[in-house]
Amino acid sequence: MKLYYSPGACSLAPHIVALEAGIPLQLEKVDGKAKRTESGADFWQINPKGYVPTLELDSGEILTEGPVISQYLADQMPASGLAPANGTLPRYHLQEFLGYINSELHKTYSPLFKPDTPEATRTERKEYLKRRYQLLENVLAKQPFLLGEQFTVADAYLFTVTNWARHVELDLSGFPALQAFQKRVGERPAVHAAMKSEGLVK
Ligand SMILES: N[C@@H](CCC(=O)N[C@@H](CS)C(=O)NCC(=O)O)C(=O)O
Repeated sequence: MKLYYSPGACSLAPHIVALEAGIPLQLEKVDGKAKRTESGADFWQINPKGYVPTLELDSGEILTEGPVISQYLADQMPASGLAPANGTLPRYHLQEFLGYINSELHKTYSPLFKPDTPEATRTERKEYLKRRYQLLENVLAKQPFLLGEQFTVADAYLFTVTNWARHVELDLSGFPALQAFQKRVGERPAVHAAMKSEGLVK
């Protein structure tokens, strides 16, 4: 399998999941602006959506959308515990978190990365993020991971997007449980290895 990624982007989440699950993954870096992969391929031809993460299966079939890719990888190694079994209530709770992170956090960060976003929009988006983070802070004040004691794909995703806070100068000092979570997850060997291979840490 091959994961198309950009360093530190949302593709870090499935990258972490693959390493946590022990799934061998070929990596191909994508220049998000030029839409070219590091081997010179036209990325639009690989994924017409033009974004990472994109997973190419060994059959050549393409899978897109981070929450789906992460669940697909987790389901290859059910014993990893990275996703509860399909059809169970905990799996729906996992998808509840994935949907929340995808639509309420991830896509709220996106305009903050654009230099031409007006200051008023930046302020409003940061306030929105803080409101949405409060719910997760309350969860993480009671348990180490979003679903309880077990690290799952939702934690990989939350860790990935929350890492963006310092790049966009979002002050998360009012969220101590979330900050402890970031530290805890960042210290996991698979998480560190994924970040190192993307050149994010030494
Ligand atoms: N709906 C997609 C969005 C993916 C996405 O926003 N990817 C960003 C990086 S975090 C990207 O590749 N942006 C480049 C672009 O849209 O041109 C998902 O959840 O996987």
